[in-house]
Amino acid sequence: MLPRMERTFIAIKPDGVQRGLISEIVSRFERKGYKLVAIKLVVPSKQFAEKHYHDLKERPFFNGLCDFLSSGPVLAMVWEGEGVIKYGRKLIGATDPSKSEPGTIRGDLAVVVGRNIIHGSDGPETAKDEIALWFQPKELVSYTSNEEKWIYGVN
Ligand code: IDP
Ligand code: MG
Repeated sequence: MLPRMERTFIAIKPDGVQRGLISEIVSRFERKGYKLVAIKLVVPSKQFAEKHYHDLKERPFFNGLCDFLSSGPVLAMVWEGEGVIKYGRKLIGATDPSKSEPGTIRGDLAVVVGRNIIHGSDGPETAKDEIALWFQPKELVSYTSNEEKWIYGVN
């Protein structure tokens, strides 16, 4: 991995999967120039969903949120790139789709906060923890993309 590279955890929630939005969402990250290093379709248990959202356990919507995340297939991914943690959140848009800008994933493709179709790590620490929760180290694939020299320049 090049020195300034970061990795973030991105997941398409059950509503995004059921609505047939996998290819649309994956293509936005791919076309931006980020590199996919892990991907799998999983139905998380409620207990697993509670671990993923442990920071929110005092919030009134916590139980419903964990029921929802564990209600069907989730597309779990790790994306790599320079600044991908912060910029990935920009691509995703604000938590509440009614406040997300047009052009963002939630702004273009979702309507209400309880069904906002995608998750993205909110900082370097959560990215590290979430990648470790969802993936075993051997599931992360390190490879050189032929596009890297065109995306980052050669130096
Ligand atoms: P984020 O997904 O943009 O990081 P968080 O505040 O971490 O937003 O909340 C996690 C998830 O909890 C949101 O994506 C959304 O699905 C859900 N959520 C957040 N706030 C509310 C709410 O007020 N009502 C219902 N669900 C909420
Ligand atoms: Mg969050």
